[in-house]
Amino acid sequence: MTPTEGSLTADVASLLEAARTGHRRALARIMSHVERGGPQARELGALTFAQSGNAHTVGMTGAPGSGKSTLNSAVAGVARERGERLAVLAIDPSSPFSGGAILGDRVRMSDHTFDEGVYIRSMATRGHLGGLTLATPLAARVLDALGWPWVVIETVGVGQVETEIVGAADTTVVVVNPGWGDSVQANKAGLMEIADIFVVNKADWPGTSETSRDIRQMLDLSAPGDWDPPILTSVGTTGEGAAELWDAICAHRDHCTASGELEARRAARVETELDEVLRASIAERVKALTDGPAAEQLRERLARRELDPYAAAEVLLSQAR
Ligand SMILES: Nc1nc2c(ncn2[C@@H]2O[C@H](COP(=O)(O)OP(=O)(O)OP(=O)(O)O)[C@@H](O)[C@H]2O)c(=O)[nH]1
Ligand SMILES: [Mg+2]
Repeated sequence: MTPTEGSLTADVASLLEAARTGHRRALARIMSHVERGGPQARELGALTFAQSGNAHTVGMTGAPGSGKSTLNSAVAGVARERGERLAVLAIDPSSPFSGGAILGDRVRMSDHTFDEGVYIRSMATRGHLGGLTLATPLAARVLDALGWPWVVIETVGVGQVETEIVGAADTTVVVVNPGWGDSVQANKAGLMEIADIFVVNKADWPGTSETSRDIRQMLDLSAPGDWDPPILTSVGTTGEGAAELWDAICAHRDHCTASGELEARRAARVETELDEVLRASIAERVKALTDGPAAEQLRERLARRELDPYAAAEVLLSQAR
């Protein structure tokens, strides 16, 4: 080990130690490292892996503005009343930067600002390979290893990646609004598949019971599992339904712990993560190959049609070996 590597480990270890004793600034620095995905993130991953596996992760997804953060804040309030501590990661795929600035309006959890039992962090990628797909499970694992028993991951359910991130949680909550049944939404089937719990939020709007009924019908069409996803209703702004949602989350946790489903999901999840890490590392190598001076020459030969793309790839690969 070189001296730099040694001090990197020591730096990261002391940050973890500080965060473990409740230093919020240390925790914030840790999360920034995770976001950046550099050597510190790698080190954090290595130092925390063995101590993780105790937290229950809850994914919460839904269309932009469906009320996820408002509802999350209400749920956090219920969890606190029941003596639980929880961390919330608001994953923001649209914004290149995170931290304090957008926290207020996107996370809507200012009620819990001074509560030691709640940690809220908005996360975005800085464009590194693997992005949120790699940063999110790592962030959840670090919080887990630091002793947070509940980690809630909020994402906007617009794209495949966000759905996958949330679908990889221990318990997945899909938040919809009245009228969702009639709306045309590209990944509706994907959401139906990942939901352990449905919540029709904005139940103060008309059409709530129709939407619940539509979801029930859609669920009835899918193959029955041993967990029947409940369809709840809520009003995030008043907190109505938040206690029932928390109860449903706890019930799902108990169910999948007892059935062995939890262990199976977690095993599948680290396998997927391994695939993602491999994909990202290989993509990095491809980038290194195509960025080099040898590649530049090959591109000129390709342009002159002296070499076909397969032959050019062969040349680059043989140099990499
Ligand atoms: N009428 C009504 N408004 C609600 C309810 N829940 C949330 N809202 C409002 O809906 C708006 C969006 O709420 P957010 O909690 O920010 O929604 P979000 O899903 O987290 O939004 P993004 O993170 O931007 O995707 C806010 O103005 C909330 O006050 C509800 O149950 N009823
Ligand atoms: Mg939000």
